[in-house]
Amino acid sequence: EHTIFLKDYAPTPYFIDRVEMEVEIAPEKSVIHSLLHVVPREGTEPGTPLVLDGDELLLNSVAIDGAPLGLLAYEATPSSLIIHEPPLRRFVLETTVTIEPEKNTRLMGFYRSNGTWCTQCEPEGFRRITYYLDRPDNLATFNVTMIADKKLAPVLLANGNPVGQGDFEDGKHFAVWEDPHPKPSYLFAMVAGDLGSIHDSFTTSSGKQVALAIYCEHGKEDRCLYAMDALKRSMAWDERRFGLEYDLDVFNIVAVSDFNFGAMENKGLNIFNDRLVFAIPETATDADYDNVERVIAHEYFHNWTGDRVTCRDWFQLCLKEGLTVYRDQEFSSDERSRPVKRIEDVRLLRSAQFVEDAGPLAHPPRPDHYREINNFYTTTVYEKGAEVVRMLATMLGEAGFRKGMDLYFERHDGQAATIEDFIAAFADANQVNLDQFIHWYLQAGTPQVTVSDSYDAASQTYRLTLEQKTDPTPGQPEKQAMLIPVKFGLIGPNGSPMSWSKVSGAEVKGDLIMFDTGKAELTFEGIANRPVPSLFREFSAPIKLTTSLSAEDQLFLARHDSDPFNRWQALQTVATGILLDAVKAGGRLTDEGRVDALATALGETLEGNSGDAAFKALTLAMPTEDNIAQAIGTDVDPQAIHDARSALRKAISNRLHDKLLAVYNALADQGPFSTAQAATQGRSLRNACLTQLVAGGTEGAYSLAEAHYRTATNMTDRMAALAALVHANAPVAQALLGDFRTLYTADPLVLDKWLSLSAQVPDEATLDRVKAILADPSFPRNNPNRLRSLVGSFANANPVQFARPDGSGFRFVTEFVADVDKRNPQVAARVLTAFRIWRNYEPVRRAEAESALKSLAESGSLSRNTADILGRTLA
Ligand code: DPP
Ligand code: ZN
Repeated sequence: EHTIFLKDYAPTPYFIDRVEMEVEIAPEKSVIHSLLHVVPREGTEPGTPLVLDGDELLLNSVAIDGAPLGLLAYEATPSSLIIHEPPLRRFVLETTVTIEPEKNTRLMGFYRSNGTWCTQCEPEGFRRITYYLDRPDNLATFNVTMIADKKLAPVLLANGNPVGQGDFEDGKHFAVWEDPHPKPSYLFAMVAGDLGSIHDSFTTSSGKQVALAIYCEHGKEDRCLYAMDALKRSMAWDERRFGLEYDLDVFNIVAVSDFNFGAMENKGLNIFNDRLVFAIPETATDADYDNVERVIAHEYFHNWTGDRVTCRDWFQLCLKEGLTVYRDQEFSSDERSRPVKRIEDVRLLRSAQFVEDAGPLAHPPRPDHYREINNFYTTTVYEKGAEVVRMLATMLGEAGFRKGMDLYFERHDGQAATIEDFIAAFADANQVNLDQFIHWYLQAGTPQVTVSDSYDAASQTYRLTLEQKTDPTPGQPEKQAMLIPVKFGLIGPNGSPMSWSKVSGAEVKGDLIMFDTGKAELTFEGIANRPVPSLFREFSAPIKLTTSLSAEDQLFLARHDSDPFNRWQALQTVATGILLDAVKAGGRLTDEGRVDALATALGETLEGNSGDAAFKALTLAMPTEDNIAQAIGTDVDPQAIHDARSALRKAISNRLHDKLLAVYNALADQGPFSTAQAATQGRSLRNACLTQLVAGGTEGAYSLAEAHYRTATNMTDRMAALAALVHANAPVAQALLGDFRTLYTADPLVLDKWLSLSAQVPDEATLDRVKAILADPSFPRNNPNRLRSLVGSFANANPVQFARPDGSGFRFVTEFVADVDKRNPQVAARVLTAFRIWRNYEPVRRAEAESALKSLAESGSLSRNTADILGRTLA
């Protein structure tokens, strides 16, 4: 199979700097007429062919400067158009192709969703619209004329600014869009359809008026208001924090129902999966609101980090994604609670990225080879990419980071850049050497940091020893030491911070240890008492930490650390210790004393003043089953983990029953629904208390949750009660799931919640129920959201039933993958990644998983997407 290597990167012999397209949109078939302004690059030899990418295009005609080409002058293959001897001067290549958007179930290129024509071009979809140099280093300005039936498609949108429109006599109309900003083809977009819309405007800091609009299916306009609000806040934030203004007259967002990604940052025309636009209290949870805000911001922020400065090649994907995730994380932190956002982000990092990084699909944030680029839109590129940017910001400080960003834009605006360019901007702007830091981009795997310490009262000396090690990952047997910023503090016996007279053994800048060797031994002098170290405050580096701190020390940190992240972390660490021992005992708690101590600390946090309500809610959530599996590493028995976790949650619930109920009741009167911080945090703490009460498994708690479900006036509360009962496999859960389905049959996005919860019931009967839902003739078999909600949740969020010892859960998922792969390879390949943990299971499950994967490999022709994931998973 064909592998592409970073080291083989070379510029094309010709480039295209201007595109004029005319698109005739009609049911069944659309015709694309393209004028490509081609320029030979300096040094291109006469007779060098021009090779354009193409995929599933029907070529009607080819001409150069108006003269049709003879049959011998070009060749069309299934994946390219080759012009054998193009002129060695600027010329216009003219092609006409026919495409069939209705038959496009891959949802790449130009396709139809729910009657609306739309595009998805990243990474390689534009070649499914017209022949082109479909790679990110070819930047061109675009002029697009769209023609369609005015009844079927009164709305015609493309990138850039609208510059013309009019009617034809045959019921058709047209619109002309001009995008003055040179862009790569992956940012191309068009939308045509009969859509509703909401409109607003934004005045940029230099006084430019921007017309804003969000388009959606008729009747759902009110669901877009929150997204519009988030968009305006994002625009203002990017000006405030980074001095970045918007640069076109219009900014349009379109919500569509069938979409492989979450959303897409096409220049001036962002296209969104509707689940990341729509938000009203009756159908969206507070988590949905957060996601809408986050992704609206993310795609908007791409306008500078992605569109104005794009990637030279797809190996550099995290240049735009890691950086833009960092920017959207900062936006959310500034808009609401920074510590809560940090904890949530780290939870995601650990449950997804750390798992990826420890298995067969591990790759560096900047990979150096790939077979299928679609398989690299990963949590490593996105979330670890953001962590790497965050470490830069931590080391350089906010002002130094901003200087680097400014220089990056100054140097690379309008260009396609690399990770090296990015790092050089920060090094040069701050006059620092970042040569070692760049390994974070090049090396896969999560560094493991082990810490030990000792205190000598006689000399008032405290020693801290740090060691780092990164396990081998596929293709990278040897690892170099990383530059790891350790944000830290020493805490004295009374809980207050300790200072020192002198420190040696590593570079310490303020509260940061620059840990850049395999082992560092720091000596702090002038320390009057034994301190407790608080390390990796704010999770200052994406590492796995092992310390020799006792449970007592951890609980001391939980009470006294000034860093909220580490207060939360300390409680999680104690819980993890209890859980690991319980798993060893087959799922039973072994140390009631430690459970008592944890419950006491949780109770103090719940009732105390150190932390907002959402922080308290997060402390109540015990480590997930996946977290525990990861901590165990090998020979994992998901059932024992499930039993251990249930036992701990039940024990905590029993011990804290009265306190949980008191907080739950105190937060009862929420008033009318609001997305204000105090209101969402109140809901999150109240629902966390309810969830914890339900984990106690009592009839009283089940009734309380059922009443909570039935009297809920918003989706947040309704879902919280239902999810708690489902995860506890309470007897009433099935009846309430049925009720929920009846209530929301007409709302596909809410139905996704039902699909997802139905797949997560920790019960033997779940697999058959999931199969029945999927087999129902009315199930929308081609919609990515529905498929992911049902089967993605089963494979990723029901660890015990997915990994049934008889292998039936595994086989169900591999058979599903084989089937969906025929229609939508991207969805199939993504679901298959659930198997990345298969080698970690105990022998029985491991054998079953392997046999399911091997049958998939033998099942015949798989897409390149799925074959690539499968090959690496089995390697
Ligand atoms: N649309 C996806 C994102 O924004 C890919 N660029 O991350
Ligand atoms: Zn992105």
